Amino acid sequence: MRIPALLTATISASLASISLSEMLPFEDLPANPELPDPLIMADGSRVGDAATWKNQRRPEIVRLFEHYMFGAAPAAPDNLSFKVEREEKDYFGGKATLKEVVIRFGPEGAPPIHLLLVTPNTGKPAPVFLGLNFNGNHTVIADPDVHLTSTWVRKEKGNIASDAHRGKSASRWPFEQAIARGYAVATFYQGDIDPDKKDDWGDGIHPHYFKEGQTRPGAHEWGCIAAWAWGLSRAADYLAQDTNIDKNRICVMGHSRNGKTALLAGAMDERFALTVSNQSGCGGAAISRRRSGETVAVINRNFPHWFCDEFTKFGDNEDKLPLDQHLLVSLMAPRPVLVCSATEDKWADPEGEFAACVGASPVYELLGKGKIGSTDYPQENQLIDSAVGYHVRPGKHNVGAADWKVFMDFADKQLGKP
Ligand code: GTR
Repeated sequence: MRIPALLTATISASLASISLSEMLPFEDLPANPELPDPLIMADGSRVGDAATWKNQRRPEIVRLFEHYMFGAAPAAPDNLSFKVEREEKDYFGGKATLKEVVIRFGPEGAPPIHLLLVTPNTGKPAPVFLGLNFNGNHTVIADPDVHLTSTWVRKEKGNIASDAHRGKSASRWPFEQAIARGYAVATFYQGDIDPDKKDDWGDGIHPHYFKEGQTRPGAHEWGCIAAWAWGLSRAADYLAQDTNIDKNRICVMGHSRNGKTALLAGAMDERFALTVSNQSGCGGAAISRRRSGETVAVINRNFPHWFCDEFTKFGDNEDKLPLDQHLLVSLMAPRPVLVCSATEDKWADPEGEFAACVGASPVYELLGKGKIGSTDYPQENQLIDSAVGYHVRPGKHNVGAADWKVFMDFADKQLGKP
């Protein structure tokens, strides 16, 4: 199937008046039903070479996402400290090493990240997949000693983490499968950075960055997704100096809301060598203008805390967005990116996720990485393994061993086998 009209990108004359220094207020944004062209600057000029992309258009797109959608995160902190609290060198029958590392950073009292890291005992630095988990590190592996988070957790009684949920999400984290292929896997609970609830911004990282008297992020300041993505960069700060990790092959991955976050993390932090979004949907890889499955209005109603306040204005006003999600995917270029969907997951709009890959393809081409392998919607289980890659499998909204196989096949192809 082709994804036609939306990809014949044009830009209206008035939209071309947005410049880096002046972002138009919502009221003045023109409605434009077409996808913004990744290679046309806001001032209307065409991007014809890699330097103009890197120095002008890319920063402009980053600014658009910060200003209108996710909100801007603070600068990277310069006061990180790492404490390895546990190290088991004979994990999985001696095949792996498991570490639990506490990462501290930022203003006094800011909550730390508890990173769980499993590396293969191959004697050489391993590429790593880093991703957020939904309910705490104790849920990703059935191990009685893994740190039990003391922060709010959605799925547990009283929102308190308990032994009862140890290993509950283990099917989503096939550590041994990754180890067997030479990959390390690192994860931390998204709630370490900010518990995922509509609240008064009293918990998580945000209040630690408020100015005197501030009680919630400003209209263009970081929501949850931007904060989670910023947290992934703090985990990358640790991984980049762990001698068991190949710092040139740190891959960021995520499922669903964590897939949206992986895309933003990969976009904002070019140390991520590869980005994988699994069924990220609206606010992730799915094109908002398609209004298929979850829409901008619905996501803002249910999860207003994920985005900056400015984004709420675009509910039922998608055509006014001076961006769309193909531009988020394009920010990964020239680094490889893999977008994965599932046929029955219509809420995440598989065709819209594919359309974003096709829409980002001209940037990969400009940067010498070639076009997307196919502009026709692929058959189930047929990996498009070009630098901007796509895969759709049969089935529902979830992530498991079969998905991880695809992630690693793609990483093998794009970054080389471990
Ligand atoms: C849904 C939400 C999606 C997706 C999903 C998930 O409720 O509508 O955007 O994020 O949750 O994260 O599992």
